[in-house]
Amino acid sequence: MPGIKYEDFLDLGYTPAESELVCTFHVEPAADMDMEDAASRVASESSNGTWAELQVEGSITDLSATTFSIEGNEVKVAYPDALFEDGSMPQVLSCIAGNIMGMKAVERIRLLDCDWPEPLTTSFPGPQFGSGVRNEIFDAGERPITATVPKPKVGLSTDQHAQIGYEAWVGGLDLLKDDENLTDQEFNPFADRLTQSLAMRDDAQDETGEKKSYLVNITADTNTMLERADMVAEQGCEYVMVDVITTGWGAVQSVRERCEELGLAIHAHRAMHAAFDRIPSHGVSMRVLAQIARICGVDQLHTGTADLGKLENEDTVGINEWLYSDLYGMNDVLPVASGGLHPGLVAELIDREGTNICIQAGGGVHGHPDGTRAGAAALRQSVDATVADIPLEAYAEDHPELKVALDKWGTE
Ligand code: CAP
Ligand code: MG
Repeated sequence: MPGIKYEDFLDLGYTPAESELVCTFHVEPAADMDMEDAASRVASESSNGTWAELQVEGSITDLSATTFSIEGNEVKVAYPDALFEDGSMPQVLSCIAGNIMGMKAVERIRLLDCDWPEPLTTSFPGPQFGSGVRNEIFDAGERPITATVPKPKVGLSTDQHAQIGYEAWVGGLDLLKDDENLTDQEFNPFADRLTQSLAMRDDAQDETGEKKSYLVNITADTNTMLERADMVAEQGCEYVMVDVITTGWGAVQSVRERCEELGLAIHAHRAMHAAFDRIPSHGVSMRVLAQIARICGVDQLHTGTADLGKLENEDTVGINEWLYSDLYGMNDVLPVASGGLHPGLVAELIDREGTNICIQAGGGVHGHPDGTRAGAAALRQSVDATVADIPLEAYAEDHPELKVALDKWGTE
């Protein structure tokens, strides 16, 4: 076999095989490097190459990736299926988003998009329920499901937290959600919170006649997450919440496997995603992170608020469309809109994202001048009004909780 050099990874006449994973990168070459050189190094370093020309003795499996397209700064690379371990997202990412992110040959590099081939994709389970949760767990019909996260994020006692949950459920919301940095601290231990919240949940269900559930944050080391998932199922809850970026995809995969046995849905929070996706010319796009989350098998995923609300967003609508799109029969994912939302934004949010979503508001519920129950009622009223095609202001005329929320926050 001849030496393996960088040039061997570039073939602009190449057509990828159907079984190959195709990745699209934004590449800005280093000052002393031309585009073709930099693009060849992307394919090399992310598959089987290194910086030195190699003389390989005997025959080895050829696992080279191929850079087959360069258009401006957009580079497409095809990876052979045999490069990847089936069903291992950490291994896939060590290739396509690994050392290349720090190569001196590039000034900036961002993994923008992946075209996932069938053999690799179907070696993962995908979501167990996906957006089906809206009607398999709840009876939401055509409306979005709704959630709230108690604020302040941390510091509430277990009693206070569970009481807020009760108020929110009775006020009309479907889901109570833990905040990302609330797990198992002394002021509000996991086991007590789970038990007390579910007792409140049962009361709220009896009072309202509606199904209610709880997104309890099991995020921790993998073994602890699995133990917590067992507790959640034993106590009759339908969901676990996992912070998927901070735990890592290997841990998400382990949780997904256990949730299959337990019949639990997975709510994926994405704290730290912006470390990968906020700088538009570098890192890993939210689009790709969302693809990974679906393939690993989460059922609900935060994807932003289509530019409404308090946080920076990357193309929420495009990401949601990908999460709903056909992927070898794999279940879809329910997008979660969250971050600075309040009842006055709901009509515009549904206009931008549609109704197959979960709407989550923390401050926009508990910051209501008349408290959590009224805030929850206002959020639910805004959803019901919008789905019934009634303008929020008109609906507010005979829905005082919504009226107060609109007076406080307006509709922008
Ligand atoms: C929202 C939230 C969520 C963010 C996450 C918060 O609270 O609980 O964690 O929405 O961001 O802590 O900020 P508010 P994203 O409703 O009070 O803003 O959904 O973009 O992943
Ligand atoms: Mg939060």
